[in-house]
Amino acid sequence: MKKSPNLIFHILFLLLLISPSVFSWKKDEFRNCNQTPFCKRARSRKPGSCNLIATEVSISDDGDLIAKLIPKTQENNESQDAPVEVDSKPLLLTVSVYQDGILRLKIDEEQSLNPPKKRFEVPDVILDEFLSKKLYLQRLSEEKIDNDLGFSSVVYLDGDYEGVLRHDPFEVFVRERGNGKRVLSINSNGLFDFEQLREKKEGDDWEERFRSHTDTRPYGPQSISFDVSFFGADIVSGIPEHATSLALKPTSGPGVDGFSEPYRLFNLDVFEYIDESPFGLYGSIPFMISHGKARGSSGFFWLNAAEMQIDVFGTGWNAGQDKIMMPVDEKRIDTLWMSEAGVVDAFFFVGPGPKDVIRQYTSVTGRPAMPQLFSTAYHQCRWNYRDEEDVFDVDSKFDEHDIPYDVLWLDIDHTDGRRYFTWDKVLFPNPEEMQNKLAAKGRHMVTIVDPHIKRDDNYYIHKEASDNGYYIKDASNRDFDGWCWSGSSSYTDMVNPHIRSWWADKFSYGNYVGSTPSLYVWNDMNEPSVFNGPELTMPRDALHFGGIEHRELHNVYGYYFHMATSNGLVKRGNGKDRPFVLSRAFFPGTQRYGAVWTGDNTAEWEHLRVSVPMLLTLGLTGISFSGADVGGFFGNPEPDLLVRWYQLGAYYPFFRAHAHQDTKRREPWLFGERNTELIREAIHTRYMFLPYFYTLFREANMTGTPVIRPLWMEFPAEEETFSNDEAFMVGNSLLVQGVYTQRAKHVSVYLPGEQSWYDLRSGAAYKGGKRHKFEALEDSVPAFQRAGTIIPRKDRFRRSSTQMGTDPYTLVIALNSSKEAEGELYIDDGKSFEFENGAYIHRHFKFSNGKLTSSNAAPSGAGGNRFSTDCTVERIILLGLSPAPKSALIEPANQKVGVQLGPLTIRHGNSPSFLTIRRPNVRIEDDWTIKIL
Ligand code: NBV
Repeated sequence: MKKSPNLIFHILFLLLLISPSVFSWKKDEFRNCNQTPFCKRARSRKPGSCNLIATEVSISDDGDLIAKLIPKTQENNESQDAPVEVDSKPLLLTVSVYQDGILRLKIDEEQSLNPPKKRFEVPDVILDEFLSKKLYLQRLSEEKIDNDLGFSSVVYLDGDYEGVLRHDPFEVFVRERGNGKRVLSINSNGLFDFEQLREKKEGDDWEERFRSHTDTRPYGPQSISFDVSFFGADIVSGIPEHATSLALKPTSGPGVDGFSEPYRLFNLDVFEYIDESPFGLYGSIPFMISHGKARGSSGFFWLNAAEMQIDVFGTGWNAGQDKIMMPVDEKRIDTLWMSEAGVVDAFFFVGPGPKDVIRQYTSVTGRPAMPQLFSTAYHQCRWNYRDEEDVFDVDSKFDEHDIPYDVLWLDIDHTDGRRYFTWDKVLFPNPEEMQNKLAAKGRHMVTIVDPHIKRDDNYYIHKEASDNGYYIKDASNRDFDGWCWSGSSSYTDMVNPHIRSWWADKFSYGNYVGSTPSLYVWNDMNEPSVFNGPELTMPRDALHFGGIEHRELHNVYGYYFHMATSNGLVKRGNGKDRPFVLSRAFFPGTQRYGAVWTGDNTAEWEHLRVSVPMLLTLGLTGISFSGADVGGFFGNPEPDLLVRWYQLGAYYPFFRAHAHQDTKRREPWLFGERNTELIREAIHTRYMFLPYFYTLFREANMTGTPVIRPLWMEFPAEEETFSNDEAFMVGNSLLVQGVYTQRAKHVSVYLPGEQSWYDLRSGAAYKGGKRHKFEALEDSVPAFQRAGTIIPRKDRFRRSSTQMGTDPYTLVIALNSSKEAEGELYIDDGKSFEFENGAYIHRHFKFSNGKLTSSNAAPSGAGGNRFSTDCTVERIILLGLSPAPKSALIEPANQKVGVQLGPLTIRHGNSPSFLTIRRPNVRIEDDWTIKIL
């Protein structure tokens, strides 16, 4: 019998799956820069090789600064009617100015010159609200800078900055008004290059081959590259996703001991990624933030969804080049940005502080969504919880061991043959009943929904998608057919809004049979992952809605899939409840749709370590709600590593344990009593801090400032913090240091700033501005509360966060040297969108002159709705107050309460470092003061 090619592939694939080496990073499966022609070409260009100049500069009717970019020689020859050569048609440049000091630069081909095709511009990322903040330029001022023969055009930006378009040579930069100091610039090194689309001539070979794959490249070369300089910068960060340090290492230049490959931005499914590499992982955000002691921070964002490669140059990379146009003595970091397709649509952010830059960036791409409270608690996941019995067993063991958890996750094998939206009838015969049982304890479930759709005519999703022509097409315009978990599969074209809306409807309770209101969703494999595709993804010449090639939008595909799913969850509840969708792929704007995680990490100490810079980087680039698989996805962690991971993971914004199907079971109670105790303690810590985390999620939602932050975001002038990515801040009040080695005896912790820090466990105070050596305690990672802050907590432990709703609060006041402190608390119903109409409580706490005051921090008239709670404050802990007072007076009630020594929490021993005001019992939502007597 003759076997069909599909069957042969299936058999080969299964064989591959069971071979032990399948899950190791296969470098050769992926292209490097040398194998990527546009990257190789761009990297070989010499500084100063751009010969474009800006001409016909004017203000357009839309209030933008516009100009044409033409090669210098062409302008010289113009009078002789020189023929227009390939790549020498004028390009159209547009500079627009927005509120908050934001400058936008667009460069594209002139549509009036009829290029073979309109290049792709990414829709659905920039907020309309941002566009409405455009400032219409009125007039143009011109000046001569440096020793230029020609002019530069200057536009005013908010906040004492100016945007400058230098005509000859062409350069755009932002500078400080008055002193003229540059902040950020493009093409100062003359590396700008724009490959214009052209008609194919005979003899042109545009195909590109990689391994067994051929990319037909019907439109030929169309890449763009340019240099960007960050002035006054000591470090640059951002451009996730890479498993590497927070301060990006140089990738090019003499004596660079960093990486020799550029940072790649190409959403890829990478089996067993390594912990130190510029290699591109699951998501891409082409946004870089710089920071320096001298000036502060600035940011650069290129909205482009094609493959991108970015070099960070080491000092002296351009030594000996005489064509560099900027003041040579200024400290700066130069970078090179290269993309396979698209247009230049770039944003310059002036800062000057790190939080300003993130506010500016998220004003363009959106602030992080406010999550439901339950999703900020602990999640228990595994590939796979086998069946309903397994689910109930795990669920009840959490209770038996007195460990709270909020969400139990089901991976691909809960479905009927990896047909998403279905259930395996034998393993999960009663999904609704199962969810309801968990919901009775305030718990939720998450099921996985991947983008590969099984090509099975009896599967309703496939039937509808193929009948309606909803799939991405291959280069020959047939439904693209690739291989993934469900075998032969196709992928819905989420770029089309109509298809997204169809997809969203699939989550209605009627359509998703077996789903209930306590069920939420996980989007995996949405890079998209295609096992038999080039580099395990969709071929670049595949076609989307409107004839867009996959190469042009590859990096935004996963974003659209996440968006459609998230919209589906909002729709199913008639717009009442906030969605929760975890996604593996991401793009700028993802923060509006849900959480992300760092994919398939490994149970190794170095993966624990790199999780911190990876999550900090995501936070810097707008994606605040992120986590790494606690315990490591691949491999079996030794108990020490697992415990340390829980202790650190308890402070990740998204806190989920997860493991590969081939790993040993590792629920928290499987490693002996002591380890169970330690893991319980770590999870309890997270539950205790939930009110603080939730307040931080709201801060992120309002301002973009991430939940976890690099130390330099809070201490921007302290150089010592710039390369520290082993410790991080949770909000502005907590500093957490991971323990990254086995059986560690000591941990060295740098405590920044002039104020002291209070050890969370002992309450002991340590000086700031110093590195300290601490004994590595078994029962927690080092964590400190910053003097001058007040943290709200809930110290009673329940089965899940949902059951803590009416529990009373504890306020921990850490006094600074002036015996003052401040903090905030945000509360809402934890679930609905009513907070957007003002239904929330926002308190501001201030301790000064021996008095704690609680006042309203919500803007007056915050909206028509009100949220109310009967919660009270059951305990106030004071750190750093001596001599110890005897009692406290509550006003306006005029009631006296006692003050005692210690303990800090139920589980901490009595320690003289703590003073506790017991049962003040004031209502959390009221105004009151408590005076120390
Ligand atoms: O769905 C199975 C896994 C999932 O558990 C994991 O979290 C994803 O990152 N998925 C990848 C596919 C298999 C990876 C080997």
